[in-house]
Amino acid sequence: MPDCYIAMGGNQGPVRETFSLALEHLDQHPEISVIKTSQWIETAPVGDQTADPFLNGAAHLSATLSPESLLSVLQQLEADMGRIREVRWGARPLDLDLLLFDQLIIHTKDLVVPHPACWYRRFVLDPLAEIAADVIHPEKQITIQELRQRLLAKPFQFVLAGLPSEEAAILIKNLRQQYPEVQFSSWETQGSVAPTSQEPALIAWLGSPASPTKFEDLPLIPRLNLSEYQQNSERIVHVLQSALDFQ
Ligand code: A4P
Ligand code: MG
Repeated sequence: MPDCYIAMGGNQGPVRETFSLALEHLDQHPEISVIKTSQWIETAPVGDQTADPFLNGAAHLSATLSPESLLSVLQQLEADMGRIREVRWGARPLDLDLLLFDQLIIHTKDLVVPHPACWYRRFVLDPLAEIAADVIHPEKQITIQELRQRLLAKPFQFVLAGLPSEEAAILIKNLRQQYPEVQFSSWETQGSVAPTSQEPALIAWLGSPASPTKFEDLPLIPRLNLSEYQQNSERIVHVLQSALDFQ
């Protein structure tokens, strides 16, 4: 039976009870068994839409239904638990994301697996590493434990790629003010990273099809395509915030 991993999050109402109830429902489904759950951890909210701390966790499921059907079950459960889909990234009683479905790679309009943010978000990776340390991320081709470990190296190295150098310099200047503990650099200015230097934790590509640096030219593990957020430095901050320690 396929091994699936889901992320659980919530910051509204009695979240522990909501998590328990959701897992009970999942386990009662004829085509789903709950194999293992992580601990629930309290995390600071990423994004400005809500100030309340989150509870986050992960669960290992065994499922015989299709990935699309599993997503529908998760979405129905979110709705049953009273989620109001008004504000993206807003407060919610229950958020269920499908992280991994065996080693499948899916890119359709409604479903992307592995979940595109699962490999750099501490509030996802920390609980996931508890129950899936040795599971390989099918796109990055390293284990969940290794993905998490890469984010712990200090100083945290965040590289911007694909932007004209003046734009990169302005963005880096702003980011430095907000995150003095992070080491920022531009891929184009520093050239490719020397093999002996510490690897960047994340390379955020903010390019366009016309950029001299193509997304595919960047190293597979730390590259992240943020081209859709080009003009939105707030979303770039969210990405960075989610990759840093939340304690
Ligand atoms: N979708 C595509 N692939 C998937 C997948 N693998 N799993 C589509 C789940 N959904 C997937 O999701 C939007 C659409 O993504 C769906 O229609 C589905 O077809 P959504 O759950 O409706 O929207 P959302 O969750 O509000 O937005 P988004 O961008 O998914 O938010 P996130 O990424 O879930 O982040 N801070 C802390 N500390 N802890 C948190 O858990 N969560 C968020 C929300 C923000 N800040 C947080 C936390
Ligand atoms: Mg979601």
